[in-house]
Amino acid sequence: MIRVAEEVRGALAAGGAVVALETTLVAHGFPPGEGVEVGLESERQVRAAGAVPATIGVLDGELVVGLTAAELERFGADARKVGPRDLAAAAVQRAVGATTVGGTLAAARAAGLRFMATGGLGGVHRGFPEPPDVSADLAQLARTPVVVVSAGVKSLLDVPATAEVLESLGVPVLGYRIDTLPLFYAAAGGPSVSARVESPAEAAAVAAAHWQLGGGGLLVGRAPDEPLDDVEPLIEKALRAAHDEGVSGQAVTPYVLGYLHRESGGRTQAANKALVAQNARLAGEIAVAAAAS
Ligand code: PSU
Ligand code: MN
Repeated sequence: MIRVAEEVRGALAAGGAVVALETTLVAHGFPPGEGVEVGLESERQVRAAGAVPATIGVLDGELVVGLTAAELERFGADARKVGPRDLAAAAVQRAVGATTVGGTLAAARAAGLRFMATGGLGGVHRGFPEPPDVSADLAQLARTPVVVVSAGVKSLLDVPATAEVLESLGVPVLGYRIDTLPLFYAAAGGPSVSARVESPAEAAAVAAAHWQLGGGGLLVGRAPDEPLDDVEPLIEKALRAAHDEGVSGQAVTPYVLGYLHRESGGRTQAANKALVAQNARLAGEIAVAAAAS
């Protein structure tokens, strides 16, 4: 049921650096067509760091670890959004399954990958417990020994509550050259991280030590190089619109991101695209540092 691309298999067997990349942001995080370019740019950034990219998704009845560019093209807006609970059904039902961070982590564990990159982690939605919407990214991260590099938690969520849940779950939250958890588009103003690291090698060493102790996943927060600090009013408008239109569950995050991309005149989209690439680059550097030690 799992198909690992030959290049990925070879790199893993040789103890080389491999970085898992997700497909939900490709299919649902950007307008049609744009997402594939974001995914391919992430792969280029991983390679520029000296690591092998493994973009993950469900296709033709298999959980594929290392999609080709042609395969990635099939992850359009009609793809099923696949979290950890959805992987098996998506494979059996031969759906095109775009894996979230949580879904990608489950696949990464099955294939033996230890590093991944995304834009922003999912988390506790604002207004909890009305509705009680908490991303499956959190529980899956806690039980999967993988480093996830992100621009923190998506700021359309309740970021302080998400940071509390990560602490409860025992997930180390490392700030990459920053003392606070980045806020996706914005860099400053988030909750404190559990430790700050200054280099890819230091992040890799903390992860190795955490795993030696039997620990699971770690989050590395990297602030975007060109943050947007004025998006909050638009986020509030987007969340109100989602509520008024009755959007709920898995549809909320894609709806809100799409709303922001449109209403910001493309500014959030450009920022999102850039930060995904920066995170992929750093994940590659951490994976390379880990392989070298
Ligand atoms: N980062 C982005 N865009 C995205 C996501 C992350 O820049 O669309 C996706 C990830 O796949 C993450 C998901 O797992 O959003 C969270 O969705 P939810 O809140 O429904 O769990
Ligand atoms: Mn949710």
